[in-house]
Order: sequence, then structure tokens, then C-alpha cells
Amino acid sequence: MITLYGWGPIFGCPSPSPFVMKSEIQLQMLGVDFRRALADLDQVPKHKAPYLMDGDLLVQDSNFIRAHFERKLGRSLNDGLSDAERAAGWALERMAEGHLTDVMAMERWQKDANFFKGPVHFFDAVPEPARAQVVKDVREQFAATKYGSGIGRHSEEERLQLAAWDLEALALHLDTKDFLFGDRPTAADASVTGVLISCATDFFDTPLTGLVHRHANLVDYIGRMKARYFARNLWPMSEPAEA
Ligand SMILES: N[C@@H](CCC(=O)N[C@@H](CS)C(=O)NCC(=O)O)C(=O)O
Repeated sequence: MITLYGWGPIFGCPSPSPFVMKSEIQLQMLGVDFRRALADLDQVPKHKAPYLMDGDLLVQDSNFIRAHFERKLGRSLNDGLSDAERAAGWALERMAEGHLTDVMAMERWQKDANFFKGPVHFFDAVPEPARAQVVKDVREQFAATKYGSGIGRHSEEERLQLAAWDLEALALHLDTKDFLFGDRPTAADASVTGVLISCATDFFDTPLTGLVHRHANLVDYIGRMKARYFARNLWPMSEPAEA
């Protein structure tokens, strides 16, 4: 039995986590038969989702989940791509996951109106007397991490400018193609789609939504990917513990 652990629809997205969306898409692309279950971050050493159980084997991190099944099935999501395309795909993934996602997360976690509409509910299960302090501590730790990595040192205007450049790069690369590298989706499409959906949702009050909608081709692309991979929800319904 193969189980992907993550979280299902919330915030107008198929998951609060771009990485869970990515793994879900990649498992579907690879034709893996899997079930979905709610993540319990205390149960795994990296304390991050997605993680996956393939029988007794625990696989953590979306990149290693993909690699595990590509190895097991003897094929790659990037079969048919040239070396230059595979390299570009990896670079697009890293930009979306390692840069654009940080801006998106800061919009959700640092702005009070967004935080108290959304991520605060990850802590609903914390008993009432302790909850406010836990929320405060986690938010402070989040801010410190972003400051440490550097993205948190920019003004909001500068962060959004960086996001706008990322989105422009994605739109320019996609151009008039259906998918990032032509007429069929490859590995990077899963990664980029998870991040774009997270940025584009109008659940949160953030200029990011408008920045995505500046690019008609990205909006069409999100619609195409959602129709293909998220036509129906197969997650058990419950609030995520944390994301
Ligand atoms: N590199 C990881 C990133 C996973 C990740 O950051 N997951 C977030 C949810 S979006 C998480 O579990 N956060 C919980 C935490 O940091 O405590 C992957 O690709 O799977």
C-alpha cells in the first residue's frame, strides 16, 4: 500500500502546500496507485509534508518521492526531454519552490489579515490556554527564518518585485505552449503548478494574485493543470495540523 501524507483542499487551493500538490500531480503522472492521508508532522524525522509510505519504507520530500518512483518504475517524468530542457526544468522548479514560494508564504504568514483568516487555523487543535503563545512563537520563528535566508530583509514592495520577475520568467518560458516543455506535462509542470496555484488564489488579500493574473497564459495553464489533476478531491476532509 502506498500512502501520500499531506493536506487536501483549503484556501481555494487543492492543498495549502505547493509541495503536496506537486507530489500529488507527479504520482498521478507516473500512474502510481496511492491513497491520501492527513500528515502528522510529529511522526516523521524531517517534520515536513509531503511524505509517503511505500509499504514499510518512509520517503520524505517531494523530490525524493519523485525519485523513488522513477527508480522503481524505471522511467522518468522527463523522458523525451533534451539535456538542456531537463536542466531548464530543474532551474524553473528551484525558482518556483525556493524563491517564489517564500514570497507567497510571507504574504500568508506575515500579514495579520491573511494569517488570521488562514494559517492560524493550523493551530486549532492546540488546547486553548496555550494556543496564542504557540501561534506567536511559530510566527516569530517563521519571521526569523525568512530574515535569516535573506528574503525577509526586503521591503514588501521589493519582495513583490522579485515575485513579479519570477512570474514573468515563467510566463515567458511557457509562451504559447500547453505545458512548460511542449504538449505533455513533465516533472517541472507539477512543481510550478503547485506554486502558481498557491500564488493565484484569491482567498488571501495579496498583490500576488494580481501578479499571476497579469499573465493570461499562466492563468490558462493553471486551469489546464487543475482540470487534469485536481478535477475531484480525494483527500479525507479535515484541517491541516500545520503547513
Ligand atoms: N523540500 C520539501 C518542502 C516541504 C515543505 O516545506 N512543506 C511544508 C508545507 S508547504 C511543511 O511541511 N511545513 C511544516 C513546517 O515547516 O513545520 C519538499 O519538496 O517536500
